[in-house]
Amino acid sequence: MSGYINLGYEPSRDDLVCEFYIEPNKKITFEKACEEIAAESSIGTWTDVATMDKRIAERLGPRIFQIDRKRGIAKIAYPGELFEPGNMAQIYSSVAGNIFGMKLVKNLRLLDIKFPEYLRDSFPGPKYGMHEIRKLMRVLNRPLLGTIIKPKVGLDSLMHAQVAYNAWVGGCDIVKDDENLTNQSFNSFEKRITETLKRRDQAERVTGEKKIYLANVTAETNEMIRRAKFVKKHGGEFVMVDVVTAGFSALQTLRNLDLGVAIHAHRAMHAAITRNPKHGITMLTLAKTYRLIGVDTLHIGTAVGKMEGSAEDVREIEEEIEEKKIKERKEVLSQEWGRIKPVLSVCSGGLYPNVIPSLIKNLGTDIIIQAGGGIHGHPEGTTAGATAMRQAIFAVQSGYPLEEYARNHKELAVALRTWKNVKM
Ligand code: CAP
Ligand code: MG
Repeated sequence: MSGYINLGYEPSRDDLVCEFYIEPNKKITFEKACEEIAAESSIGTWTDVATMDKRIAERLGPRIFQIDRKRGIAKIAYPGELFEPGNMAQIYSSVAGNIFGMKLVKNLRLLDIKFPEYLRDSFPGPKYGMHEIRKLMRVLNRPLLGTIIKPKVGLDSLMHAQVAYNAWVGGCDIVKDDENLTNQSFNSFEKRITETLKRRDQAERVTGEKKIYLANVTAETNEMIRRAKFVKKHGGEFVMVDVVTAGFSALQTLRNLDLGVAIHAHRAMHAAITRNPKHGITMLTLAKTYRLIGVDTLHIGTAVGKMEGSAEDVREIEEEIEEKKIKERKEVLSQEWGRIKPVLSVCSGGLYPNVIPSLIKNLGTDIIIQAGGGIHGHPEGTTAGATAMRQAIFAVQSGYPLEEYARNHKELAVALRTWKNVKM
């Protein structure tokens, strides 16, 4: 298929634009690879077909309007009519579907999608978003502190609730279930929710602080809805969804039901798609997608913890989900977010007090900092671990070096000593 290269073309306001990194297979020119990718992701196939007519090609044909052979970058504008408003699965089946499996490409990575206004506004975006979450928490000028109950799975519902209480009274604002804790024989969903919410209320009374529980409702869609309603009915304000394994459509169903619960997006399995720098889909593209569908908080990485992702990449994602308008640069397309609310960034994965200064230096304070091992691994236990994290955050925001602040804050001193030689 050919005839899609149109280097003078200026994308219209209704075009959806994709930026790809393309590495053709042997004997395939870069232009040929671009043409075949443009065809297969829109109206074409491997050969011309007698059933195609000029009007379809004009109305729905893609336009490859930028090519940079040296960097392996191409930008393709797709007429908006190719896509169904409000249907994220269909958008990805088009521009992130068959093309990844085509023999003529050795590698292919979808770097960014620029959503046109009418498609953007066919999605609800976050119900609450960053600013309302902060108001709900009554915490406006410091990072929110969260923990993930550890061990990941294995505690029974009562023990889970107890550990949550210990974390809340130690200084955590937020406690979440781990991504693989749902409704197992050793920890039933209903019992865990009711017991943990009871301990949340107790922790609020004891500390005078607002406390949040992120209950993992990930399941088959109807069951996930039932669980989210259960959380709401028992006084929960937030649910957690493993958004990649649950899928775009299940997440859309949950969001569009508008149950009156905020949605925390865990991204387990994202790295199967996002990690390879030459093939797959960037986390930036996925993050934009989850902002559109409408999560309130989203894991974006830490740059300093145990998961891959450079400081620059993580900062780009943070900016993309928090700003109103994104300017085009390097491999990031411009994007107007209009009425779509900002999402609060979640930094998690191998965090502990010693790394808080570099985390905040890289990503600022408009984040949720989550630590599992970095709290429950404290030699003096969960409560001390949470206190040590709060002390580290306070020290950084007040401009004290951690070692100095630790002189008269023993929980922090013990944490710094315990993890001083950790390398990630
Ligand atoms: C962190 C965590 C989170 C990861 C997710 C875990 O625990 O609970 O799921 O952070 O990674 O299971 O590893 P630790 P990301 O604090 O003990 O590492 O946020 O990059 O998606
Ligand atoms: Mg986890």
